[in-house]
Amino acid sequence: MPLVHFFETSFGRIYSRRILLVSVQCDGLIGWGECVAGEDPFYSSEWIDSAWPTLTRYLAPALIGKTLTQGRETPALLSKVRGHRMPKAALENALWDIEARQKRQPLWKLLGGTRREIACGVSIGIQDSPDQLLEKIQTELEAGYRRIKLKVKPGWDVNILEKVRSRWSEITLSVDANSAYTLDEVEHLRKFDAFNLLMIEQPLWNDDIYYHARLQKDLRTAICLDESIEHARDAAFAVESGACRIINIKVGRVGGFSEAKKVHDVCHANNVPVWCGGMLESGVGRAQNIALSTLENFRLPGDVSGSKRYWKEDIIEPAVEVSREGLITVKDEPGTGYRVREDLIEKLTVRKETVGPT
Ligand code: OSB
Ligand code: MG
Repeated sequence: MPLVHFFETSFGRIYSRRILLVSVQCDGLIGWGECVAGEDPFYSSEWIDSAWPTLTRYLAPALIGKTLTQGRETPALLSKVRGHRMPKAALENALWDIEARQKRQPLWKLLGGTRREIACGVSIGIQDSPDQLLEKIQTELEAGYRRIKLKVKPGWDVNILEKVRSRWSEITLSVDANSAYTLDEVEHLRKFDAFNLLMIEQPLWNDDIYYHARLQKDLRTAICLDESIEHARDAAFAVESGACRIINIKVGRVGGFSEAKKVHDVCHANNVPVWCGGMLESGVGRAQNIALSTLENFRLPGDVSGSKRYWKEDIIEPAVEVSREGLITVKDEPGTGYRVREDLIEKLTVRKETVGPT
């Protein structure tokens, strides 16, 4: 699916997405899940072409013919496979989707959510020029988004923040480095403190917690961890060691709704706010992120934004809409409340594999 606008992070630029969807058939119902693995193993070691054979050779066969009554029974059946959290999440979440529809309940209620509206922010990639960035920020503020997150890397950081803050001194602003810095750059990172940022996301290595704890002691700005948090124990370690004051939860990165809820609960118990991260999802994953964002401790605006920021035509109906106040109202229909456009998905499909009883 071509993106409406390219997306650039510290690890590169993409113009379109290859999206891996999973559908599960169970008792006459179909449940959908999205595998958020990227086109390349850059954000994470997981990518689409590692997820695919893991799904077809290991994960799906582990579920075929099994009797489950709840989505949350899925992780135990997949636990023999180490890692590969993104395809695990796609499968588990598809089963939660089915469970919600079997019970004729909204997915958000099944997950234990309490919010009826969720607050939305945007993640704005690195642009061709500072002017192009300022224009994009202007557009998103006019649309009502409640938090602007800028991708940064050495050479596109303090200089950019100066321009943004001199135009908008009051907006809620954060940055995401996707591991673009090292501990040698602490003095440079301290300059970020001048811009009254809500947080700096994942400044150091993608697999590190310990050195983030060291860095956090030297910064006034709150560190938020994304890449380093792969499960609830990571969250507990990060919180106990003081490596961050905020955590970004991506359901795919932690392996599914069950683990996402555990990360949420660990943070809640320690009074660390969380927000829902995004992976440039199609409507399938986006709708599920909305459901997850209704849990109580999702206290900060997430990277859950409207379909039209990414897609000319989304694969769900209706498309995800964000109000002028920067909110998404959660639907009360069973499941996500969005219909998956199977006809359109069929047209966009370039590869398909079915795993069934043999
Ligand atoms: O680090 O949050 C990230 C997109 C792809 C990979 C990693 C990240 C992102 C985003 C985009 O920031 C969030 C979104 O709008 O989906
Ligand atoms: Mg991030």
